Amino acid sequence: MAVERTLLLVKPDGVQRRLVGTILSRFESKGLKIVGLKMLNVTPELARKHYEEHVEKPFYPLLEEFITASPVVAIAAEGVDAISVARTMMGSTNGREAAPGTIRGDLSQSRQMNLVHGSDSPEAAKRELDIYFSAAELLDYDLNLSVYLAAGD
Ligand code: IDP
Repeated sequence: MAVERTLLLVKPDGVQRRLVGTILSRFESKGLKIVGLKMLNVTPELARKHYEEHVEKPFYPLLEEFITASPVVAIAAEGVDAISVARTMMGSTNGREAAPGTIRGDLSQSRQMNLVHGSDSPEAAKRELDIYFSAAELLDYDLNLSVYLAAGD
């Protein structure tokens, strides 16, 4: 058990389908803490960096076309075992096979357009957070407003 940070993306299909709020809400409702958040266009160069393990695969050209097609929302999320917690919530890669109750299982019918990305290991999380966020864009803050302690004005 360790507090981890992970890189999550709402992919272009999630933005185009107006599911940004729904997907963010699922991660927030689970208890993950958002420590970085932005919308950006993934360039072909950024796509090749992010998906370096897939660049030589036959599906890569279509994956690059998809991920660069329109903006994504990048989320840095923190929590105990955040990497595996988020991966479990996402479900397996192919939306048609992903279990009901998972984000992909509930909302996607595609292997490529599967709505979300989540880092799959601590090493990947560090590498991907560095790709998408500068150090200044990752925020440290406490959950210490009085609303958590007692009702107040
Ligand atoms: P993951 O996102 O579930 O970790 P990976 O195997 O790392 O899955 O693949 C990265 C992304 O590449 C997938 O989320 C999906 O968008 C796309 N992808 C993976 N395999 C295929 C495929 O066989 N055809 C088309 N797209 C694929």
